[in-house]
Amino acid sequence: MSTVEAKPSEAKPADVKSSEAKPSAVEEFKLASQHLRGTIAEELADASDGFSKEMQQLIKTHGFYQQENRDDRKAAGKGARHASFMVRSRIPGGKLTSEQMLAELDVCDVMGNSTLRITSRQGLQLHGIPKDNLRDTIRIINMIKLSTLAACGDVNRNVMCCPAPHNDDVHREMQLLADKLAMTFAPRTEGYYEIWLRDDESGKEEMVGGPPGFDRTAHDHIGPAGDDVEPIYGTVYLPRKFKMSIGLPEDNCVDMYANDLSFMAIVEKGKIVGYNVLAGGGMGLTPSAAKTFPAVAHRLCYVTPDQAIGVAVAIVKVQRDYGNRSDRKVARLKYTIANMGLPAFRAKVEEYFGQPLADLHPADVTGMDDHIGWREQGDGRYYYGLNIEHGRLYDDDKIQFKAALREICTELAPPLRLTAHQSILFIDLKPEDKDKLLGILRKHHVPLSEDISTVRRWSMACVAKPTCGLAVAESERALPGMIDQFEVELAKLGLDKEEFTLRMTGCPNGCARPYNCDIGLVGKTDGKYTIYVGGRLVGDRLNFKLYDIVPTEEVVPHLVPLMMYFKQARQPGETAGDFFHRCGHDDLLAWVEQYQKQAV
Ligand code: SRM
Ligand code: SF4
Repeated sequence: MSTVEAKPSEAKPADVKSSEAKPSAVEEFKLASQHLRGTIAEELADASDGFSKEMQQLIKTHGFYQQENRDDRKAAGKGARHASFMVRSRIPGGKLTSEQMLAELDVCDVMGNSTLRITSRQGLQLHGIPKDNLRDTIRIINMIKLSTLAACGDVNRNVMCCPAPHNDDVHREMQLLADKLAMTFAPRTEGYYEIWLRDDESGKEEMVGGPPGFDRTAHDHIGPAGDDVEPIYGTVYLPRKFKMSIGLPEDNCVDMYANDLSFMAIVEKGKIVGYNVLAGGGMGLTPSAAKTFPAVAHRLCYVTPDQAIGVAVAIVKVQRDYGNRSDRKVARLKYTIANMGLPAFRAKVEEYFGQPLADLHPADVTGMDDHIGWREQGDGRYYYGLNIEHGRLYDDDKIQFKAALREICTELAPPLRLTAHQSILFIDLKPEDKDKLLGILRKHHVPLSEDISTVRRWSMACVAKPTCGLAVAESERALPGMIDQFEVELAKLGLDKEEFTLRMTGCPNGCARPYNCDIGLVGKTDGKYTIYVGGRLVGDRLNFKLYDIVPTEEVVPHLVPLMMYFKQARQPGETAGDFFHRCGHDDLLAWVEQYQKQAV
């Protein structure tokens, strides 16, 4: 019986330490925290602008990170530090209302640095929130029925789901599964509610956010786990972050192969009959630690719709019990699977689930839709996918994204969906709303999706500097300029309509998923990048490293000869990533060398 399929990946056996090894410091903070309470409440009330080292780890599960603006620190001189916070909203499937968007826009202006950012996992991030504004910020987010709980930390993060508002059972059912997964894996600890939402005087909390219908007291889905408060997670939660997504073979817009756990819907006669389960995808890499690697997920098994939650619970519990708790570098599910071996992992999941798992359906990813531009929903209404370059919403002299969104959300009040490509869909629009929407966007000089070049549309950049403490190079502030140059070169080559994914990150952690796209640019050091090629739009294959330590101004000049070669030698219908993959590292370098000799 063929049970599992290994996807091509660079995966090497991980150097996972035995479960007897000393737990990492973060494990100790979690254990001592009494279900994520720690001393957060006390430290919130003290006079300092930040939290202790221990609490900086714990606050992540509450949905925020302590940061500092690195530009401000540089300007103020060595030693000058001032903490501020990034606060992330968890939004399953990226579904939100116009009212919720208006409130997030208000919060970014009143509490933060006046920008709001759509993330690569269909979430929203506020930056520059001072400690004094944290409680109000989190309360407002809950008041509008969103939540920050589990947006970060060693738990299941935002569940991604294809956001297309197609009026069919398939999309509706996928979005319901996203909500169910989000509810099932939301932490049950009262700590979050006590610290952020409980009214000090009345002791009541009336503003609990989360997916529709979320009841944090509901524990019905669970088997034995040995912890009354957190029946799935236990007292120390997961060894590391955990990520889930739901997509379709013909539309992998959520990058299923880059998640710890994904459900690929199998559709027959317009209904979901089951899901192929993918496990162990992840992007993060530490160049100095050879034991770390990016991986596309393994194809694990097939489940019927009523088995999906139970199998997800079993997989998360196997990761809880077998994931590495002494070395956080190799604690993600991809390392647990590499360490156990895929058949043993599957057997353990079957044991936890209590039943054998069925063989995979042969379906695999074949396409990817970014849902950008005008589309019909199938109910007489339309949606418009607006490409937001690297997801940042701001107002300046040239473009007023926030003003446009405010006007759209007030005048037309459409429901919204965020995409896994840092963009936004305005949905349920009537035919007569179409011109109004475009008029508002034009009035505020927002680039329309149809006016954006193909290369920009399929690009993504992570946050990086100035707020990300892990950034070694620029990303969202560097990629737009590179694309300006690349657009000119692609037009000269007649490749301006070519669809390929170009993604940049400011460090090797991979927040814009740069290791499974056609061309990945990964920050190596200040102003220098590693160039990866050979992944593809559908995201089921890792790319490979072609050049290292390339200065910012040399990145496009390195890409142009590769695109020339692609134009000359591609096979009919071949994509850029498939071409680079077919040629391979040595052939690409040999061609470029030859080309450069001829050009001299
Ligand atoms: Fe990420 C850490 C931003 C999606 C892999 N990520 C961070 C932090 C919190 C930096 C930190 O730990 O101090 C970044 C905050 C920057 C800032 O100033 O806002 C950060 N990650 C982001 C976002 C905002 C990028 C974006 O431009 O959209 C995304 C938020 C998604 C959300 O709404 O939840 C974001 N991060 C991702 C993804 C993509 C995905 O999940 O599909 C990945 C790769 C997939 C994966 O998890 O393997 C990703 N982020 C990481 C890692 C590496 C994890 C690893 O296993 O090695 C880190 C570092 C870490 O965890 O130690 C990280
Ligand atoms: Fe920060 Fe690195 Fe993630 Fe970019 S990839 S947001 S630089 S952690």
